[in-house]
Amino acid sequence: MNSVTACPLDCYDACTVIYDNGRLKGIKEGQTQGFLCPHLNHYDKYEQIHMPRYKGKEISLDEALLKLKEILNSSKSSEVLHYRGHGNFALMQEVTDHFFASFGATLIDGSLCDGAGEAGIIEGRGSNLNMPLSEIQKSEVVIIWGRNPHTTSSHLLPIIKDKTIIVIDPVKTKIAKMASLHIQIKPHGDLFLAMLLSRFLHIENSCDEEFLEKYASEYEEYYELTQNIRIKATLNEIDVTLGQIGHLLELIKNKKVAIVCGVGIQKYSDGADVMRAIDAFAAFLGLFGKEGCGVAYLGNSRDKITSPFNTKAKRVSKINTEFKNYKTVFIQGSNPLSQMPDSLRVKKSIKEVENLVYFGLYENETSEAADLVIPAKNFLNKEDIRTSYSHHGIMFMPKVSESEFGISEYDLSAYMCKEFNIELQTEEFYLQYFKNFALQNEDGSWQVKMREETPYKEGLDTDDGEFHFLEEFDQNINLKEKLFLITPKSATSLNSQFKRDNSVYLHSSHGLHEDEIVTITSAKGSVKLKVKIDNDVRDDCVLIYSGTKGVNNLTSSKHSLDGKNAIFQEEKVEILSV
Ligand SMILES: Nc1nc2c(c(=O)[nH]1)N[C@H]1C(S)=C(S)[C@@H](COP(=O)(O)OP(=O)(O)OC[C@H]3O[C@@H](n4cnc5c(=O)[nH]c(N)nc54)[C@H](O)[C@@H]3O)O[C@H]1N2
Ligand SMILES: Nc1nc2c(c(=O)[nH]1)N[C@H]1C(S)=C(S)[C@@H](COP(=O)(O)OP(=O)(O)OC[C@H]3O[C@@H](n4cnc5c(=O)[nH]c(N)nc54)[C@H](O)[C@@H]3O)O[C@H]1N2
Ligand code: SF4
Ligand SMILES: [Mo]
Repeated sequence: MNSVTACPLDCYDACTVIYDNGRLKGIKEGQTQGFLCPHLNHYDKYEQIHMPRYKGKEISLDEALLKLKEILNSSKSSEVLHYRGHGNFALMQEVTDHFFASFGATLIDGSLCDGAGEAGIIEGRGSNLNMPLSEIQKSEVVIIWGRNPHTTSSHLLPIIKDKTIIVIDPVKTKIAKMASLHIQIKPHGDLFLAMLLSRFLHIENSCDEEFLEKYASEYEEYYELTQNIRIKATLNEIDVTLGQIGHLLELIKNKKVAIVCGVGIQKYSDGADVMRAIDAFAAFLGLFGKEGCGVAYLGNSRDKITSPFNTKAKRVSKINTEFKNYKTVFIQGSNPLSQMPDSLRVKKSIKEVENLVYFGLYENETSEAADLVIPAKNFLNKEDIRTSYSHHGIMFMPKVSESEFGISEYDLSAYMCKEFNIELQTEEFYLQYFKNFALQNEDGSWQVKMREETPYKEGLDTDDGEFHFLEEFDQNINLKEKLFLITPKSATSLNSQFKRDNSVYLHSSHGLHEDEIVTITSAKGSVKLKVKIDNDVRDDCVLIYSGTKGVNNLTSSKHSLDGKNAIFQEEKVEILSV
């Protein structure tokens, strides 16, 4: 049988997928152009957990559900924490929030991902409406800023292949090698670069004055703020030349420009300011509300969609969660022992939890530590529906095959709601609720109703309809001393799912040998890894991919100043030969 569904993964592309007798394929039409990516091409190679277990002993699913009920019965609701990640990005995954919120448990808030950048966007524009792929298609120049599309959003590539490409990234990524201009900036130098670009645009009289007068009238004050930056010293510091700035401004002159940002720019305490300074440059260029122009980031995938579930609950941050404050912790769609910052802290805190429950697909650090393991059904074996953070599509995900293992989020919630007398509608009810937000396109695909192709046509979403510029910024970012940790996404894993990396990537100038074991240390901890020599990485950087075991021993669980986000690249590191 040939059925259409969608990839469930936390990924920009949110691809439509054809399930053809056990094989997964992309559709020829539209954004997928017939290809998927390594994760889905090899989806059936990754062994799922089949049997539930309690304290290391395999049990049946019925026994596991009974155990979960017992555990919850023996805990006060204030002693229960529900920690949910986005291992599966679809909308029905939230049904467990409904059960736990109604039960009186604590839920999480904050972000390990894009929260700082999003906060910066909202401060400037009043909302996070994304420039969708369909608009990027109409642009002439694309500035890829802290995003690695060959790895994390490969379906962007066919869209931008004939455009002028500019890349700003400390790593010489594949897209950087294809670009007309690559600024291999020092990590965390982006705020200064963005402010200097605005300043030079103003000096050259190349700003979109009509836009600024109408929608960003404080621009002269912002220009003054940019004058606090000492040009020569700062350019030296961030390793950018005046020639590169001139070249960039020349390439975008009188062109339709899309600035395509990724999470790489904002893994710092002032990540919100970095994003806001990039947005300010976009405002100076008058990119908002214009066809084929704008800023793309991780948009709000739930924009114009409300939740049918009860999600009102006490919440604690998912960045520095004190697991030990809870008797029972239910972890779903996440591997916090690897993916949260400051792993040594997480390990200590999780160890003290009396009942650690893991509800997921794969074995990992968290399933190993769990008392009760409940296997989930994968996306092929359950009903769901999803949206995207980079396009306006809404994709139906019907069950396309049966499996005898695992349980869906809905079925688990239905069981628990029944046992604890909590009201829950049928699965069809919720699926239909979400489908009511869908509008069919001429080509048969569906998109979320009321989403604008070109957002901000009538001005920004702030109180006064104007863009709000930064009024101050941190001039004392530490760009010297020790080495920068860069921790981006790996091509073979999706964070800690699938094939995880196990090396540290270093420039040859450190004098180390391929496959030599080194210890990388920070103020938080250390990790031993095998060296891979990679001259695409700057000589002041230590690159360890997300999902590599132990990488978060090095990172801090402090929050970004705005946006309640993790700051995976704030800690400096050193290399010790073993
Ligand atoms: N294959 C694969 N795809 C994925 C994922 C995965 O794990 N694997 N994860 C998914 C998820 S959860 C997310 S959030 C997205 C994220 O996807 P992206 O937004 O692409 O994020 P990253 O790979 O973390 O970083 C992107 C780029 O930022 C650069 N960078 C690092 N520091 C800086 C800096 O200070 N300044 C600048 N200008 N650039 C910097 C890195 O070198 C990297 O090339 O990808 C999704 N897609
Ligand atoms: N050093 C470093 N750390 C990082 C990052 C980084 O770039 N560098 N990136 C951060 C970012 S952007 C993110 S988004 C987080 C991601 O961190 P996590 O949310 O922990 O994501 P994953 O590691 O992908 O783990 C997802 C888990 O979901 C489970 N799962 C998959 N599908 C389903 C399903 O259908 N149902 C259920 N119940 N479970 C399922 C799988 O078993 C898997 O273990 O990591 C963050 N951590
Ligand atoms: S590119 Fe992203 S959405 Fe598409 S199949 Fe791969 S992981 Fe899924
Ligand atoms: Mo993410």
